[in-house]
Amino acid sequence: MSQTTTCPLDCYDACRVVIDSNGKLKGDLTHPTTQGYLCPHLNHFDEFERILEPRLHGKTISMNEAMQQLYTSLHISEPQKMLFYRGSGNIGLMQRSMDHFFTLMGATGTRGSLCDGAGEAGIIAGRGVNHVLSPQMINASEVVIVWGRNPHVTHSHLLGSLKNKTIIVIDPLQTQLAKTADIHVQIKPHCDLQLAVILSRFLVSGDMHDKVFLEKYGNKYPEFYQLTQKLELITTLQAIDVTMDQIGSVLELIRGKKTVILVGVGVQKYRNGAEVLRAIDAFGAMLGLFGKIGCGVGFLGSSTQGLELPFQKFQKTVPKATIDFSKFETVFVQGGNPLGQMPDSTKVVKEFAASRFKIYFGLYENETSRLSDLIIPAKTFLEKEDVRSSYGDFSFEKMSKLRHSDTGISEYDLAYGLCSHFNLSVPSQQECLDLFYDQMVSKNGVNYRKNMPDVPYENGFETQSGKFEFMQQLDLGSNDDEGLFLITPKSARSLNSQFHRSNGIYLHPQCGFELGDRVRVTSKSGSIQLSVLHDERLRRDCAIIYAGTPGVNNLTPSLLSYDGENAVYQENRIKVEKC
Ligand SMILES: Nc1nc2c(c(=O)[nH]1)N[C@H]1C(S)=C(S)[C@@H](COP(=O)(O)OP(=O)(O)OC[C@H]3O[C@@H](n4cnc5c(=O)[nH]c(N)nc54)[C@H](O)[C@@H]3O)O[C@H]1N2
Ligand SMILES: Nc1nc2c(c(=O)[nH]1)N[C@H]1C(S)=C(S)[C@@H](COP(=O)(O)OP(=O)(O)OC[C@H]3O[C@@H](n4cnc5c(=O)[nH]c(N)nc54)[C@H](O)[C@@H]3O)O[C@H]1N2
Ligand code: SF4
Ligand SMILES: [Mo]
Repeated sequence: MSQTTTCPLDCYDACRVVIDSNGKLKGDLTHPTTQGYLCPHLNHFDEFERILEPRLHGKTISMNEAMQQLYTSLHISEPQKMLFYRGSGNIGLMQRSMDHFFTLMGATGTRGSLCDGAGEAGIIAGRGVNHVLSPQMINASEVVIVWGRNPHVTHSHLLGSLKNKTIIVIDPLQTQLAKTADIHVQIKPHCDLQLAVILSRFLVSGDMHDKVFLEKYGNKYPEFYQLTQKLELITTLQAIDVTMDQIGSVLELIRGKKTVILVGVGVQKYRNGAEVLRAIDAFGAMLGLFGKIGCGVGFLGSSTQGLELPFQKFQKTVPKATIDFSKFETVFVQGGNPLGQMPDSTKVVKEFAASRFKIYFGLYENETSRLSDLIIPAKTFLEKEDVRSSYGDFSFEKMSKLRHSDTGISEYDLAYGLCSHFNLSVPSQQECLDLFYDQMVSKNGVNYRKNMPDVPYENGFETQSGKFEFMQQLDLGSNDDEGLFLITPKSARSLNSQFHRSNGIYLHPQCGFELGDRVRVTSKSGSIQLSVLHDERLRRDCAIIYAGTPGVNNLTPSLLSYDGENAVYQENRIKVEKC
């Protein structure tokens, strides 16, 4: 067996994992990103209680009986009444072998995203294709703007690349990085588009825009500059809670410097989320940050971009964030917890319950397993062969089997069993892996996807014009509701709803609520009772309920972003009252 594997979790970092002589998971010392340490999720991975045996309606059954049940339920269901829902509990590519089976069955899959689809749509509108920034590009920069991303929590292996650089943080929360940053713009939530537009306007008046780049690659940039003047300066700055001094300081810090902007999902959890990314990109383009070493705007990338996959892709899909499960007789959930993580949980739970037969295929118990008819335990990433392509950079690594276990079944083995039973063709596991291995290229001990650019956009953009397409209208989104802003970021102790889930609502200590107060939190979409915790890093007009907190998505709406078909977890304001 191989000695190393790769972390399967939905995280920017894609750490390389080794098992020491005591059987403990450790970070690979020789891997340039991992640098010998893992995060708490993997350090404690073996301590989390997993599902050991299959169950039907609460009764333990054998894996063989579970397979028979699965065959029967799929035989009696019409293909158009079958839904396959794949979450991101393990982002290995072999997870998609189950997409292959369900596609051949004629079932419906999902499209859009709970995560980064809005931002990605905005980036594609401007650049044609969404390339990430490699650690090498970040290392070569002088200034890093961290915009709606929380690296200490979600991307800890990035921190090494930020050492000795000028750091600017734009975040409504005083994140750990913000505490030591050269400047922290503690902006009001959902105001990033305005900030990006105002910054762009001052680039021109301060003669900081890159005229050479814009002449060559900026489609309609004079029109964009005119657009920036449509925002009334004083009232806008007041509304977004940013001062003229802060604007001046940000611009002084980046003047003439190699600058990288790292954008996280925080800025785009809104209906106009695509436009927010487009505006931040426009600011980057005005500075001429594309196609140069040590410069750029990086978001989450698509991990399958440029890859040939051995699996069929769904012909029929519904948007993931707003699925109505009751429209399907058979629902198969793999590697996800839609009842906790999709927006508008009250609606989702009701509709899921109304479906005739629900199958949950996962590692841990959660809201979704509790309401499912048939439970099938999965194997952990240590017990199966896979590959992982990263969304944080272009790395593409083997996830080799390091342990044998009699518990659970792998995605490939389940897909293979199903395809065999229904007489459908499926490539062998080795053929799938070989196809992936053929698309790896090794550099300094790390495998990468082939044909990915070292310096993205060096030769222009993949838009129709070959140029960067500036936005031509301002959609500021709606921001006029009363109540507190709900911020629902990632927590350090959980990975979405896996591991130690957070509980409670975090408010500023001077918000009028005592520590431990029981409160009812209400939004347009629903309500939830929680205990109050204090966090002085918050603005007073904001509350935090971490992603993965049970019940948080009672408060979030069943709506899609205008572009990208993404969930919009921060669109609703909330009211907090003592119970
Ligand atoms: N520990 C841990 N790590 C994780 C995850 C996890 O659950 N736990 N999840 C993984 C996944 S699935 C993803 S997608 C990534 C996401 O990782 P990140 O991109 O870091 O996402 P978030 O934590 O959701 O939000 C980041 C920051 O955005 C800020 N923010 C919120 N609203 C706004 C706004 O309107 N404007 C601005 N400027 N900032 C705002 C928040 O305060 C927060 O500090 O993390 C991955 N890594
Ligand atoms: N309020 C709010 N809600 C959010 C977010 C937010 O920021 N705020 N963030 C959203 C984002 S960015 C994301 S990506 C989604 C994530 O939401 P989901 O994709 O639902 O992810 P998890 O909640 O982590 O559930 C993953 C499940 O996968 C299972 N699993 C783990 N490994 C394996 C495996 O190898 N095989 C199988 N078959 N199963 C496995 C585990 O049982 C685990 O319970 O949540 C979204 N929901
Ligand atoms: S930091 Fe991310 S990639 Fe590394 S071990 Fe933790 S979850 Fe896995
Ligand atoms: Mo995500």
